[in-house]
Amino acid sequence: MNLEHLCQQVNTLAKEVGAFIKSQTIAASDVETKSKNSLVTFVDKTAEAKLVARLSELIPDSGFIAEEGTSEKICEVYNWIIDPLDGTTNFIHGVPCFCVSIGLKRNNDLVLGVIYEINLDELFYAWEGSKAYLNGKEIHVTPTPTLEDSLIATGFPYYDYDKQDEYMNLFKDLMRNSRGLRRLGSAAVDLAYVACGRFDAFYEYSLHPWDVAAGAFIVQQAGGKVCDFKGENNYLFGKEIITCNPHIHQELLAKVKLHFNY
Ligand code: 2AM
Ligand code: CA
Repeated sequence: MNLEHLCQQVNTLAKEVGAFIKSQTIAASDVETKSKNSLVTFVDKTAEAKLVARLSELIPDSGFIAEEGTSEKICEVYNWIIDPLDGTTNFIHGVPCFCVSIGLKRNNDLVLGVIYEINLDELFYAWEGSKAYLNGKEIHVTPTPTLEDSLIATGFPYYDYDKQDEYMNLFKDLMRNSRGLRRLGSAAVDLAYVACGRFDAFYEYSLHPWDVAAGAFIVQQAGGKVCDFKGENNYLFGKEIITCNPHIHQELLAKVKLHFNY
């Protein structure tokens, strides 16, 4: 399979679906609650159906792990991990930070990632063996050497409060020992911003595979580190992710382990 060619096709698709999302206006009555604070609209569902239809054509023998459950099919080798609209709460509230996120897994390895940030028309992408790109230009994580000089993104817990105290203690520590913290409301955009050097790091817990698959892959192709809160590799399905440039990795991981008692 030619992953570079596939990536070009997925890029075109992500932009098409992004244009569809941008063209839609929603009313309060369009918003459904899946579970506490987990919102969805017909825009999310229609966008996912469009992605599933086209991605199934691009690799006929492929399955899907998709946020809105449009396709339940899991295949042995190739599986797409997709979030048609990452940042739904922002979208519903008119906050312009949301994206389309498409990852591809071959057996257990991520091999392609595409994130299209709709409002700024920014397309982030990479495939196995490639560099990482933003709108055709190569991107890299930052060279920042210390946490003290780092701008760090995170997401606040919004439904799973079991580790809220651990989270807040880490947050307080980083508030005092970094350049600052940011919370955009789209994990995929956070990851894309680490890849292109706008943020030095990002961490969050209770995320799903579709929030992180594409972004985690792009960050690694941009020279960054990705791991779970124990420093291990289970960030895709393990619901905990740390990602940053390689220089601050040990420093950040040590703080996460300290406050989460790992
Ligand atoms: P989603 O919009 O695709 O659901 C950041 O915290 C991540 O959590 C986002 O990528 C977002 O993905 C998800 N999320 C779901 N509901 C959320 C909420 N109410 N507030 C913040 N993030 C939410
Ligand atoms: Ca979503």
